[in-house]
This record gives sequence, structure tokens and C-alpha cells, in this order.
Amino acid sequence: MDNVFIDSVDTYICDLPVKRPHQLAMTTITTQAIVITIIKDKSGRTGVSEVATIGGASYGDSTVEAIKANVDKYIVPHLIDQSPIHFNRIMTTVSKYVRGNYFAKAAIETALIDLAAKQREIPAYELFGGKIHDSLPLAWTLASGDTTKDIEEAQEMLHTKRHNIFKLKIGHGDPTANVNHVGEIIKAVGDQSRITVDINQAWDEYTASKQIRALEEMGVSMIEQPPPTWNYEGMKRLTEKFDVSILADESTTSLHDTYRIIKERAGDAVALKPAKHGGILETRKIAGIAEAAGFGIYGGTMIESTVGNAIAASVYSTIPEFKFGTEIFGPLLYQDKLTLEDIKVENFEIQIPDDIGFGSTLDYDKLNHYQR
Ligand code: MUC
Ligand code: MG
Repeated sequence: MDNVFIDSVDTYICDLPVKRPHQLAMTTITTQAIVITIIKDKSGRTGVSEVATIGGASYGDSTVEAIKANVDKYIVPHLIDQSPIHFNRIMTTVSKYVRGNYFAKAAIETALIDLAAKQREIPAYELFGGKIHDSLPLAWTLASGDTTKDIEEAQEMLHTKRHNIFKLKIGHGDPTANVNHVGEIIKAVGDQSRITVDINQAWDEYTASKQIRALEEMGVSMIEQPPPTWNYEGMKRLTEKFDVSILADESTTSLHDTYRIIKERAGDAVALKPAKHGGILETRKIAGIAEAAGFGIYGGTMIESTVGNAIAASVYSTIPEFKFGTEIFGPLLYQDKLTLEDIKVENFEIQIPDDIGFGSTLDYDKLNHYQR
């Protein structure tokens, strides 16, 4: 093999417009901020990654500005002249010097894996066990902020066989109005689809307790992160009280807080997201402890565009069972893409790409156009 050692690392912040406003409890996305990382080896080959963040600092404590600054200053010095195939060793070293910063670590680890796989001309999933699934169920998020539009959108998705699992973003505004909105959607498409909701930490325990009863009776099949991240005890009581699955999302970031969720039964399912956990190796560890504890696993998204979505698809393809399917629909919400490739969906399932690396070929004109 020619010169495999790392020569340079570059990070770019891009703002990508979405097709329609995407309303969450704490923010409405009109453009999504992402970080693209390009690691180049001494023979000019590139490994590419993406991490996306939602709503500046309103979703979590990683912002694109902080990710870029911390990668450039604190992580890059540990990479130069290393061989990317040692991504496990490199990331262990990085973790000794850089605490937290999971998104920044994911940006680097996944670009290293992409480069190592490209150097060997194999799909990236071959470097962490090989794929089990050729395709996975794919949910869509109804979040236009308007019940009628959401119903029309769901009907269109069912008609085109794109999605038959819908996650409804609630928690914005009056909780009773939120529940009525869910009821209307279930009335319209509930017989042909599975409905879940994501509250994104917006309800206190009392409100959650009252409204989950109604949601459960309507047939909602999973309730994502009702109370704030810190409220492990509230999550535990809600899990004990209801039959419907309570999914921990924002409260499962690191391996250690996922362990706490599992130990305290503060939920009965976890949402995986490679960026949130600090990369693929950590995602697989989290999936492992969730599997051991009998927790349900959900293939989550930070709404990445095609680059980050292919990374999530690749690691999810190696995880035995997704009780709740996946929601790696991100590219379908964007107006444009930074790659030559696109997501493929057939018969309600995302198809796992088998290309070399994570299979993303960057379009540098687009990168220049969308970078800050
Ligand atoms: C979240 O909290 O799950 C995932 C899908 C979506 O619409 O928003 C994200 C964030
Ligand atoms: Mg969520």
C-alpha cells in the first residue's frame, strides 16, 4: 500500500436548507448546521465524515462552532502521521486528552474509518464486524407544525411506500393540543402505520404522566424523552407506570449515562446516534449493553445529510435487532446534498450502501457553496 499516513485534517461548517420547516419542541429547523471533516493521507486519498446538530445549542451542548474549534485545536494534533486503521488506538489516546466532546470525536473517528476502508477498498462496515442487514425499516418525522399538512404528508409517504412508521414531534405549545394533534393523525393514518412521539424533554413528570395515559390509549407505540435529560427518576417512574415503551434519547449520550439509564431502568429503549455517542465504536458498545439488558434499540438520527446518514446506515447494518426500526431519513428532508450519491428507499426500508468506505463522494462545488 502507498503512503497511508495522515497528512492533513480539514473541517467545514455548512448550513443546509431543509424542504419545509421542521418543528421540534425547542426549535424549528429551517437550515441545519453540519460539520464536514476531511482527513487526507500522504497519497491524497480522503476520508470524509459529517456530524449534524439541531437548533444551535438548544438541543444539546455540542454546537457546530464548538465541534470545529475543538477538533482543530485539541484533536487534530493527535492524528498527524498516524495510520487511520489504528482508529481504535487513536481515539483511545484522544479520549485521554479530550473529555466529553462526543460529536467532535465522532467527526474524527468516522472520517478515520472511512479513510482506512478506502485504503483497503472495502465497505466501512467490514472494519466493525460486517453487515447483518441489507435494508432497515425507515421512519419519517411528521413535524410541519400543522396537523392537516402532516396528514397529507403521511398519506403521500404511505402511497409511495416510503414510510409506514411516523414519529410525531410534540412538546411545542399546549400538551392537550399536542395530544389532540396525535389523535387526528392516528384517526387519519393509524390503521396503515405505526405512530411514535418525541417530546424532546418538554414535559415535566406530572404533565408526562397525564398525557402519556391518553397517548397510550390512542395506540402510540413509543414515547421518546418526555422529561428533561436530568430527570432519571421521572423517566424510571414513567417506565414503571406505563406499558408503552419509554425511549431515552437526549439522556443517553455517553456509554456511562446509558449504563445508568439501564441500571436504573430509566426507560426501556434507547436511541442510538453515532454523533451523540462519540462514533461507531461507542455506538456498538451502547448497542451491546442495551441488548444485554433487554432494552429496545432504535436507530436514531441527528438529521444528517447524505454523508452522516450513510455512516449511521453502515453501523446500524451491523447491529442484530432494532425493535423500533430506524429514522435515518435525514437526506430526504434536505433541499440539496453534498455528495454524488443519494439515499435509497424501497418498500418502506432504507437500503444499506455497499460502496467502498461509507460510500460518499463529496461534491466540492456544493461544499464550497454551502460552507460558511
Ligand atoms: C430527535 O430528538 O430525535 C430525530 C428525528 C427528528 O425529526 O428530529 C431528530 C431529533
Ligand atoms: Mg429524540
